[in-house]
Order: sequence, then structure tokens, then C-alpha cells
Amino acid sequence: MSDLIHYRLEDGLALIGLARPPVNALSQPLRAAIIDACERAAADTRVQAIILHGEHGLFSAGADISEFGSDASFAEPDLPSMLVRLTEIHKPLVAAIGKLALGGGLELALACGYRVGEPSARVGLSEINLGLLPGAGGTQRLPRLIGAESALNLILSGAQINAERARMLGILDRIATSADQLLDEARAYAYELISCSAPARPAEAWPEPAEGLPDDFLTRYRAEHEPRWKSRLAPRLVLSALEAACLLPLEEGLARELALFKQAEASRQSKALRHVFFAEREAARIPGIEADIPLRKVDKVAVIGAGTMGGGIAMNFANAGIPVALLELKGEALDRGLMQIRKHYEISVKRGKMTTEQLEQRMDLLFGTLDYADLSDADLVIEAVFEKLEIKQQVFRTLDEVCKPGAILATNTSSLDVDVIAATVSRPQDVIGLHFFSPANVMRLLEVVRGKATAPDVLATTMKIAKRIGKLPVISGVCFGFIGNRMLEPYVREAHRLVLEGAAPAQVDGVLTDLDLNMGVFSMLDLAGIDVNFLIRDANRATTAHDESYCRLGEELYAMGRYGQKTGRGFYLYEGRNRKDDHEVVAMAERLSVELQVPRRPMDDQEILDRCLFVLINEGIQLLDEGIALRAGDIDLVWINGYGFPAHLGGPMHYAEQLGLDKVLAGIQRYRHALGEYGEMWFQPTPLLERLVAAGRTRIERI
Ligand code: 3H9
Repeated sequence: MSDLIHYRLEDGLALIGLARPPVNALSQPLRAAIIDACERAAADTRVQAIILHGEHGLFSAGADISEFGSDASFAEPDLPSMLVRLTEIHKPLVAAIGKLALGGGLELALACGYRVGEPSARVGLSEINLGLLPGAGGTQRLPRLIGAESALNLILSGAQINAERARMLGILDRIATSADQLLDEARAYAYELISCSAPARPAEAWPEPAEGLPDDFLTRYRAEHEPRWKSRLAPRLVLSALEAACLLPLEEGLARELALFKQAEASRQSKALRHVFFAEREAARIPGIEADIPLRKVDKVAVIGAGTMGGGIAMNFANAGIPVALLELKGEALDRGLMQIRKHYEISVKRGKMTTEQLEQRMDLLFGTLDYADLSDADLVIEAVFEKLEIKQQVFRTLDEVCKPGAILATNTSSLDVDVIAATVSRPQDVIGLHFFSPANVMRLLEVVRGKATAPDVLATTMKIAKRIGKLPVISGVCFGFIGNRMLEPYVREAHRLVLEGAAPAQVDGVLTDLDLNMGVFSMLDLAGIDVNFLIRDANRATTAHDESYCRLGEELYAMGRYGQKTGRGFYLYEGRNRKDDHEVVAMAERLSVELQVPRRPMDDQEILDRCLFVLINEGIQLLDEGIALRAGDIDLVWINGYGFPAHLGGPMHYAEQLGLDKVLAGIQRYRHALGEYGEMWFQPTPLLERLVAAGRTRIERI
């Protein structure tokens, strides 16, 4: 028997333990081993019931994602037919779910007649996050178990639910008293089933999954939810599969589900989302640093600055149960900061996301102080003060005096040079950049900026703690803007220039949102604040030798006090949350075009899209070449999680690979020639792109 399975025969029971660490992904060899073991148990007259469990606790995280898009994904025994076969075994099968049953893992459990989970188990059909739908019976068996509406909500959310919720919905029959007891209680359950001659599968709870729902339920559901799906394919396929579950007998429904699954698997969107899945795992690996490097201990954190950013950062640690000292210079500012944090938590309580008790527990972890001496025992200190070099340097000098040896000293700068800040302390090896995105308690992305002197264990410890507080850490080298904002610069420039050439801000934004970006450039600037953009640009002016006339429009709006949403006027007019086009802005653009001698013409949507994206892609490839970004996938993660680039396009680097690198290069060269002096200056293909195309490469990597 395969070493992927542990098979034990115990007093009328066959225990089949799945043993493919770390997550029992259902690869072809594991599928073969499971079906062999189940057939053996089915044929053995001594076996009266079968228990399937994770040999090392965790049940299964589903189909092996690395098989998708290759022959292996449906190599025999394929998961759907294997699960049909399990349902035909004439003995009760009990799934003992430890830790997780996701996707195909839950489908495996659904093919068993009975399910028991440990108290902290989580289950879900997470395929939608990969641009897929459950393809091994999930869309057919789950509605028959818990009803069409609950099944649809679970499948479309891709969420993991806890054991208690799963029991209430009817997914779990029982919850074991503890994880340690899971297997014993699964055995006891199996003996009960044997003693009462229970059928191999109980009768379906919802033989008519749509029973009780209005006839037009699915049509109405689609109309209500479709706008949020934008151009995503998978939710639409889920709905078709659910329709089949409601209308067709099981066998036909399963066939329909399989066809829909294969359509999703072959789609570009799923390919992109699978790329994102693996890019997220890859981002945690630091080339040149062993995975088992000893880490520094981080039990106490301090945040300097109780403003919006500092407060948000502190909340992340309190949420993870880590005590945080929050330092301010004045009592009033400190009180205001702490009050703001409490308000955020109160909103969560009102929304039912947290109890009052949890709120108080978190507030208890936050300790306000006006005295730097209180930071002497902090293991990690994060500075989140005003974005001005001299101020930050002063803070670091003080930290150098008060912090204990080995404390990690982090700056939350978004644009300053981490190496210059590090140079102000006697221990630059302990300094690192942590660029949180706003709102810091919500946004998942964290750019971890590795300075020239940053010690390997400081970097590794920081990556680990970032995961502990639920962030997606991506490593960046030091440069102006790091990965995200450095790429934002040419993208914003191009949008401004297009407006000077004749596009309206709403046309540029419309083209970008049609691509499913969360927001267009001008809406984004209005939200972030035209003043903020101006001040950063202004502070950096001395270091950029470029002609910046392209952003004159933004500068004039700044001078007029039109800072965006917060002043009700920016590139657009705002009435509450409603945005309106402003013909005054168009008139300003027309005047500036004449002044700057930029010829105006009607702009074609395709040109807008090409130009905004080509400069973005070009800059990303340049960052990779410079070693600022370690991998193309890291760049994709930054833009998806920090700048609203649609995950189902895989990020700007993956998108470029899908377009074809040769086409991207040809496009950049085309605009270089078509746009005169401006094109000569700004549409210069980055050498790495040229090298990749010359070498016939289709993937973006350093060569
Ligand atoms: C499906 O089931 C389709 C079916 O309906 C139909 C089929 C016909 N496959 O994330 P981690 C690896 S679609 C392959 O770092 P965590 C992962 O790459 C599938 N590999 O740990 C990593 O490898 P490495 C539906 C997988 O504790 C290692 O395991 N299932 C898979 O933070 C540890 O992972 C899902 O969508 C997989 N399915 O999180 C679940 N899962 O060490 C996807 C994990 O080499 N998985 N790996 O980098 C997850 O959500 C998280 O990985 C999980 C663990 C929560 C399980």
C-alpha cells in the first residue's frame, strides 16, 4: 500500500489516514491511494464502517492546485469519478475532519455519508478564489444537504466557516469534544451507525434543493449580485451549476458541473488567480536566507505616532493578541488616538464582528505613553510620524538611545530613503522599512523594505510577524516609492498626459474600471488627496530632473484648494459620495494644452488602456531588473493588494505575459515613435524587456 495512506483495521472499522503533508492536496497519487484503500475496505468482510481522516490532523485542502492546466488534473482516478465511487460503497463512511476541509477536501467529506469535525475545524468551498467552481460534486451534493440558498452563499463567498456554523447548516453531523478526541469520537460514531444498521448514506435533507424558494430566485440573485462580479467568469458558472442542481437529477447535475468546471479551469482568469495563489506563497521565501534561520522574539511592540496610520498599525498587533505601546508627544493627541481606535472597534461590535468583551481585551493590550523610556523593553518599534526626513531621523536617534539591543527598529515611511534613516543609528542592521497601506488595520499589503544594512534575521523575523498579524508581506529594495508608488508615478503621469492630449478624466477612469480596476487614476487621486500627491511630488522635486509639466493640471487644482473628495472638488465634483464630471477641469486641460503646446485630438479607448498599462508594466520590469523587486509575482501582489488591480488578471506582470512580451515591447516602441518628444522621453523600453523578447522568453524574470 502507498505511503500516502495509513490503513488500519480495528474491530470492524477501517481507518484510512491521508498522509500527504502539508495539506493532503488531492494529487493523482493520493487519489489513487485513497480509492485503493476504500476498495480494500469495501471488499473486506471484516470491515463494517470506514473512517477517513488526516493522518497528521489536517483533513484536506482540496484538489492539488499545481495539477490544474495539466493532464494530471484529471488523470485517473479523477476526483469527481472517485467520489462517485465512494458514494456507491455499501458501508457507512465517516469523515473525521481535523483542522481544514476545503474545496475538493470538503467534497471528499460530502461524498462520505457522515461527518464529524474537531471544534476548531474550518470548512469551505474555496474554489471561487481560484477562478473555479467546485468540480467534484460540491455544487450538487451541498445544495442537497443544506438547501440551494445556503449552498450558493457558501460557494460564492469562498469563505471558511467554523465547525459550529457548519453543524448548524447541516454540513457536520457532530463536533468532537476536542481535537485529541476527534478520532475516538469518530470511532464511537461509526460503532453507533453499525449498531443501528444505519444506511451507507442517510436520506438527502433537501432532495429538492430549491424547495421553498421563489421560482425566479436564481434570476433575482443574479440581477442583485452581478454588478459586483464585474467581468469575473466563475461566479456566473457557479450560478449555472446551482441551476443544474435545482433542475436536474444528481447524475446529470454532476455531468453539467464537470463541464462548467473544465470551462473555468481552462479560463485565463483561473490561470491568473492560480498564479496569484502561488505568488503569495513564493513571496514569503527570501532568496539567500534559510527558512530555518533563528528568529528574534517579538512579544512586545511599540508604535510611535497615534495618528490615523499609527493607530491603524497598533490595532493590527492588538488584534493578534500582541501588547502594543502607543507613543505620542502630547497627552491630547494620545487620547484622541486611543479614542479613535476604540471607535473603530465599536463599529465592529455594532456590525456583530466582535463582542464588547473582545473590544475591551484589545483595548487592554494597548498602552498609551508620552515617555520614550517606556519603549525600552519593546522587541519591535514602528515609527509612524509625519513624513519628513528630519523628524524621522530625530525619532530614530532617540530610539537608538532608549531601545534595548536587538530591538527591531522599523520606519513606516512611504517615500523616504530607509538607508538614510538607518544611517542615523548605531545599529543600522536592526532597521527596516514597513510600508503599511491605508487604512492600516484593513489593507492586507505590507511592503517590507530591506535596507542595505538590514540583517537577515531582522528581515526574516519581520516577514514572520507580518504574517502573524494577517498581512501579506512583500519585500522591496530601497528606491523612491518602493515597488508600488514607484510604478504609480508613470501610470499617473500617463493619465495626466492623456487628459492634456484630449481625453476627459472620466474617459481615462472609465477605461481603467472597464478593465475591472477598483478605481481610475483620477478618482484615486481625489480619494487619496490631490494635496498629498502634490506634497510628495514637491518634496521629491530636487531629486527628479524630469520635465514635470505633464502634471500641471494637478498642480493647478492643488493651488485652487481643490484637494479631491475631502473638499468636494478635485478632478471631479462631489455631492456626498456622488461623483460628477466637471467641465471646468476639461476647460483647464484645454488651456494647458495650448500653453504647453500639446496637440489635442479625440482619444481612442484602446490607446488610453495601452499607454497607461504599458508604462506601468515597463516600470515594473525595470524594478525587477534593478533588484528592487525580487520576483515578477511580488510586483503583481503589490498592485493587486495595494492599488486595486484585478486579481483575475493576475497583476500587471502576469497581464503583460498574457498579452505577450513581444506585443508589449512593440506597443511601447510604437508610442515612442508616435508621440514625438514626449514619446522619446517616456516610452523607452526597459532593457530587461528587450532582452527577454530577444531571447524569446514569455515569462518575466531576471536574465
Ligand atoms: C479544488 O479543490 C477543485 C475541486 O473542487 C475540483 C477538482 C476537479 N494544492 O498557504 P500555505 C500548499 S480547488 C496544492 O503556505 P497556510 C501551498 O502551496 C482547491 N498545494 O499555508 C504551500 O506550499 P509551499 C481548493 C497546496 O497554513 C503549502 O501547501 N482549495 C494546496 O497559510 C502550505 O500552504 C483551496 O483553494 C492545494 N490545494 O494555509 C485551498 N493548498 O510550502 C487553498 C496549500 O511549497 N489553500 N498548498 O509554499 C489554502 O487556502 C491555504 O494553503 C491553506 C493553508 C488554508 C490550506
